[in-house]
Parts: sequence; structure tokens; C-alpha cells
Amino acid sequence: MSISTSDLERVIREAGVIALDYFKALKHIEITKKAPRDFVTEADVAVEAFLKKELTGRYPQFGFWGEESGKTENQSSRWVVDPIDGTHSFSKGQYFWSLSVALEIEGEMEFGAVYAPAFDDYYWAQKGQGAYKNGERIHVSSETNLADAMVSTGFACLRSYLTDNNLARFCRIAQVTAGQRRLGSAALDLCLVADAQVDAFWEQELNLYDVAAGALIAKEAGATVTDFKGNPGIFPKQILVTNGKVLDQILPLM
Ligand code: 2AM
Ligand code: CA
Ligand code: CA
Ligand code: CA
Repeated sequence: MSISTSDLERVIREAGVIALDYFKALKHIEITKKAPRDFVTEADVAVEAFLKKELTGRYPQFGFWGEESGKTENQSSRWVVDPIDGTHSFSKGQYFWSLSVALEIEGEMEFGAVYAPAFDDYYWAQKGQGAYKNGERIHVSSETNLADAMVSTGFACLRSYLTDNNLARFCRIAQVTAGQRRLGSAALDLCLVADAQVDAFWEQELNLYDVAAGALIAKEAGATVTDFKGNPGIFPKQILVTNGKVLDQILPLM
């Protein structure tokens, strides 16, 4: 199996331009709600259709799973795509949103790219090859003290039928950390850990397409990717990503 990472970058950047064109014309696009707090726009659908056509056209041996169009028939190797992660921010004209594209081969993430068109930041990683932002190698932060750490989270779990809504955990961690952010795109949050802008990120009740690419990028930049108990692996329902040095300090607060 071989993929061309430079060709993939061209395709994903082109998809980003499609998203950005919609973003610049926000007043004219339709925003609908799939469920309470779950928004979708014409841009989500158009970007996913473009990526599906380009990726499956180039690599017919892989399946495709996207947030908006669902899964193709059972294939153990597939593209895992979130066309716009952070749709709510996007629909308000805020800049913090991204496109997330991962390639899963037999259950292992082989490639991941997260592109934030409004910042023109392209993050990518291939398993075992390190992580890159706009062509430069990136690494997690060297922060060793949770008290000095910048952390980030999200509240996709803030739904009435879920008992653990992250608010108590957020309060515990906010009291003992130096800075807290709630930026609204889990895929891009994971890249901030990879790029040492954030020292730890956690969120609950996400889906694989939210975190598949970002988790590989973070891991390749030196991050730990675990559940809230510290078990290694990508667990979208309970994901904790740290620079490794603050992991032992944050785990008891999870
Ligand atoms: P989205 O923009 O693709 O929907 C922000 O906290 C993260 O939660 C984003 O990855 C966002 O992805 C996701 N998200 C937003 N609403 C959600 C919902 N109702 N269920 C699950 N994830 C959600
Ligand atoms: Ca969504
Ligand atoms: Ca998402
Ligand atoms: Ca999405």
C-alpha cells in the first residue's frame, strides 16, 4: 500500500478552498440542525462529496466513512473523514474549524491530515514518520508542571441524557491549571497539542471521524493518546491527549 502524501495535500487543500468559498459567502448558505446543537451546512455536504469522489477515485481499494454521507460497505481499510469539524463556529463566521482526513488500514491509523483553511494551517502525519505543520516538523510542548499548563476541552457531551457532562471535570482541572480554552474543533485541538500550543486536551462522546487524523498527528508529535484511565489508544467517547509530561498529574482529575 502506498499513498502520495503530496497529492493528498493538494486534494485536501482544494477541499479547503471549497469550504472557504462557502465561509466567505455565509449569508447566502443554508444552515440546518440535524439534532439539538448539531448543525450542518451546504458546505459540509459539498466538501464531503468532493473528498469522497477524489479519494475513492484515486484509491478504489479503500472504503469511505464520512460524517455526512455515512459508511460504504464493510471494508477494513478506509478513509475516515469529517468535512468540517467545528461547523457551529464555521456557521458563525469564526475561524476555528477544520477538515479532517484519516486513512485507517486494518484498524490502525496510517495517515492523518487536518487543514484549517481560515488560518491556512495544514497539519499532517504518517505513521512512524513524525508530524508536520506547513512543511515543518512539530513536537509537543516541554511543560512538566500541570499548574503552568494550558488545557483545552469541548462539550459535545453536554446533552441532557448523559450523566457525565464534563462540567465537574472542567471545574476540577480549571482550578489547577494556568489556562483553559474551549475552541470548538476537536480535530484542530489535537493539532494544537501536537504543535505545543496546548499541553493537554480531553473530550467525551466524540466519533472516530472527529479524532482519527488529529490523534495520529498528536501521537507522531510525541503526545500520549489515551482514555480517561490512561489506557493507550484512540477512544472517541473518552479521549485524553497530552504532551506526556503532565499525564500523571491530570489522570487523577479525570
Ligand atoms: P462537528 O462540528 O463536526 O459537529 C466540539 O466540541 C466537537 O464536538 C467538534 O468535533 C464537533 O464536531 C463535535 N460535536 C458537535 N456537536 C456534537 C454532537 N451533538 N455530538 C457529537 N459531537 C458533536
Ligand atoms: Ca456535526
Ligand atoms: Ca466533528
Ligand atoms: Ca463535521
